[in-house]
Amino acid sequence: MKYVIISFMSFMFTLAGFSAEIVIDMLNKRDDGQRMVYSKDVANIAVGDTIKWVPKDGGHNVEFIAGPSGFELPPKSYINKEVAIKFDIPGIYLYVCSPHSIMGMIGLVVVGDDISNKNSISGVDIGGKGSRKLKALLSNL
Ligand SMILES: [Cu+2]
Repeated sequence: MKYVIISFMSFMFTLAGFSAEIVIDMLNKRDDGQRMVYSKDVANIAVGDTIKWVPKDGGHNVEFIAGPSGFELPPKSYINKEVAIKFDIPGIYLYVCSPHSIMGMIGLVVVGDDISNKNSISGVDIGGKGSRKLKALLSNL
């Protein structure tokens, strides 16, 4: 039994060593025809993973506006600059492109399959198309 526990623990440590980096592009137009959009609407990642946002087109950024309790909102990123954020707290995170949020340029990050803060995220008022898109994305979680 002791051996089983030890080998299980070393397996978990091995897993913990492989945190992934996910890339999301900031785009003027996506393959599906949507304009002013991130390449992924919802990113499902594991605790400890990092997401890197890359400005493929100009005029965009990443501004976090909500997350699980304990998450300190980072400063909004500079327009046209790459930004990377590591996620250590499970839950749903909401971010927008500052100039295009009302045009629907928003995204969700779901860390560790935890959607327990869904209600608090749904209470965020982005405005315009951003609000409608948030409602649609949350209804699919
Ligand atoms: Cu934008």
